[in-house]
Amino acid sequence: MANLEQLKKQALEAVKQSKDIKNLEELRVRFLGREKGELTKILRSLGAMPLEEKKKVGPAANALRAELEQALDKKSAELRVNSLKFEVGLDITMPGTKVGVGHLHLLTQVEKQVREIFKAMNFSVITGPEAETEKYNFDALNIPKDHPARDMWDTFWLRQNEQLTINKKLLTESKKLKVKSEKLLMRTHTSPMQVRFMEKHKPPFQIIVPGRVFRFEATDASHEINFYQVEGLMVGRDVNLANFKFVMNEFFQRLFGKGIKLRYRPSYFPFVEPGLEIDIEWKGKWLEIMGAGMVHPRVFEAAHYNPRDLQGFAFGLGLERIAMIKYNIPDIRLFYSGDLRFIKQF
Ligand code: YSA
Repeated sequence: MANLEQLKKQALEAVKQSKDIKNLEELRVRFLGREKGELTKILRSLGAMPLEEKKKVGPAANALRAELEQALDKKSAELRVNSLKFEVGLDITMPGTKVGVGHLHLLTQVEKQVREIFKAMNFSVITGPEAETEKYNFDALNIPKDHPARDMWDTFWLRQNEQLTINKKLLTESKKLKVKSEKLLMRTHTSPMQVRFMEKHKPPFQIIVPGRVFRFEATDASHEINFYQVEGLMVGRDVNLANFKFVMNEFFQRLFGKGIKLRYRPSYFPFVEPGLEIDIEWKGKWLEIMGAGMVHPRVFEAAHYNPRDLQGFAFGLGLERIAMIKYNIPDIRLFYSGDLRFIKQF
């Protein structure tokens, strides 16, 4: 027991005085080393001790081992902090600098706002493929081949071999579309989802389809070659233009507030009759925000509905344009510039 007491004093004092990690590790070996550690030797000798002595020395030696291990670990942590401070000039006890956390892109935020408003009006949100067939993008929407209205949507066509090199996500979507048999294009609007949805669902229903669309056209402050649309479709027995106007007024007021000024203007799309567009007053001018109308009977027929039994309205709004008005953004190209000075503002 006397040896043990002496060892304890010696070891704890040595640990306390230790000035560097190397020395500390030497102390660990000296006292606790597996082969020749001074305390290890005492612990090993327990077996040969008379029972009475063993009863006293055993617990005391084990307690000392625990105490010593703890003291070594504590000192080691202290020395590591100090060595970083002095050797690398890094003081890890200083308060850290704040790490910048990313956030949702403004367009994603606006899309969320739009979704929430329509969801509150009982619309369901669905999505569809970005690589689309000619059938759904055009034919089923009453725009047959050689129809002049196809020029309204300058199209990026995919060559068969290009279909294999497009990114993984599109490829998976394309597979679903049986790529081999059909010509694919990058969808020019979200309207193809109208017939895709109607083929699989029975009315009444109301849906929105947010998604990315692509057009082979010149860019300017309000036109991009890829942008986002939110398609809307409400079908039922008596759905009419007054319902459309109500839903739109409600939507725009919830998004922009009561002061918003809308203009409904007659227009033409082959897949609606009548067709119209909505403009919003912005900076003293009218900015076109969406195309819309009452679903054309041919579109119902393409979805195998009987047009005599049903009516519906549909619309496609431009998400960037909504964001531009709401957040006063002068040029649509800023959304895709990747400029952090722009992105961080929202
Ligand atoms: C019409 C009738 C329906 O029953 C359903 C939907 C539609 C809309 C139709 N599919 C369409 O794409 N019409 S559109 O070419 O006029 O585009 C709709 C909206 O997308 C525009 O009002 C505009 O807000 C936006 N948009 C169009 N081209 C754009 C664009 N936004 C940015 N860049 C472009 N190049």
